[in-house]
Amino acid sequence: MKIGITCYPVAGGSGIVATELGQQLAVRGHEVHFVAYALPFRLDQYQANLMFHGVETTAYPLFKYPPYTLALASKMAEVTRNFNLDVMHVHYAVPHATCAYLARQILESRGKKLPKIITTLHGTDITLVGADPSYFDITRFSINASDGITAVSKYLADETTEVFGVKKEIRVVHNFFDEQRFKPVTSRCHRKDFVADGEFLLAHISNFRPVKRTLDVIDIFEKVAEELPAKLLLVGEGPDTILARRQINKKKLNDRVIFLGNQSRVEAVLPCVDLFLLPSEEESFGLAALEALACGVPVIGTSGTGLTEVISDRKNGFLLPVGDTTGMARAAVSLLSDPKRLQEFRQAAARIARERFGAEKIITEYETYYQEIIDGGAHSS
Ligand code: GMT
Repeated sequence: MKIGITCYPVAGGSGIVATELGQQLAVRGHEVHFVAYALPFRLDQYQANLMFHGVETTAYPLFKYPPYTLALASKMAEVTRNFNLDVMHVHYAVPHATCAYLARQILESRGKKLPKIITTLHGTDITLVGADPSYFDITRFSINASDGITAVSKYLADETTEVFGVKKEIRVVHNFFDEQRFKPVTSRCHRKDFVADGEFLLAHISNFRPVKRTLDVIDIFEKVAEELPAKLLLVGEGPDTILARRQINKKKLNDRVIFLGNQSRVEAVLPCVDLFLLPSEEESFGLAALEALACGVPVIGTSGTGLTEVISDRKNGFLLPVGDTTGMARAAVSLLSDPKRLQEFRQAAARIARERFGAEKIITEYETYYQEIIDGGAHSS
């Protein structure tokens, strides 16, 4: 198949999933074309069957906001026409589903072959941004205008049906990880780079937006560190990084916390970690949690979110209510203090991740779905 992929190229779950999907599809022999305003975050090396097309926006004194959406739609139409694409797969509905719709209108007006549009919903495109009154109508229209719609969890699919009243089927295709890269053992990380003998290593990876509740991470860590020798590894950057730093200073935890900033190869550090914290307010799936589990790291996350589809409570992690930092710290201390149970959790983490979310399985689900949509399969509920 010839597949166009559009995503946000910055560090963030939707861009990472789109990039790794494209890479895996290219390995399987499909021709993949990325269309975005910059080279996606993890698209850092040449690969056969994979091309990148950058979108340029031209500045003009009248433009307070350069119309990126229009430039993207034009580029999508151009790439689709030039490479005869079968599918335009857009990740994150706002504004990508709308751009795909416009691109198809352009092609239709010129009597060209029309690609199928598939929109993958990732999270805040539905729960925050898309639901905002200024974007609601156009997001609903563009999702409904797609030939196929997927969501990264049942939680998000249900949320979309409820919030947007979408009548079409929303196919749940969970996120995935590359089994060759995310493993419990690696020669690339050395615990002594982070902790002394006998110390535990806790970690959190995110783009430090308020929805991630980074201050809860620090609160949980502080409570754990009162009971056990431990350090906290923070990976990523975002608007709340400054708040996190301030809180760490205030709590005098500076010598216990390591900031690594953005890392494109988190699989090189995760196997060194004992416990991963993701106490998000809202999480449609939690790709960072899956990547930790795949490396054999148990995860503490929040119940009532999409994390319930990723973490098996009391088998490879714990699910607790949003904001219950005391309960989370208690769960962390009890697990870390019990080496036998910790080892069982580690093994279950890697095993369950492989059984349910390995790339081999999930990429086949995407391929099958593309073919269904290309063949014009019924997708109304
Ligand atoms: O940062 C992004 O690229 C998107 C981001 C979001 O806020 O929508 O992440 C979402 O997509 C990821 C990949 O599918 C999911 O693993 C995250 O759970 C989800 N984030 C939220 O729902 C907050």
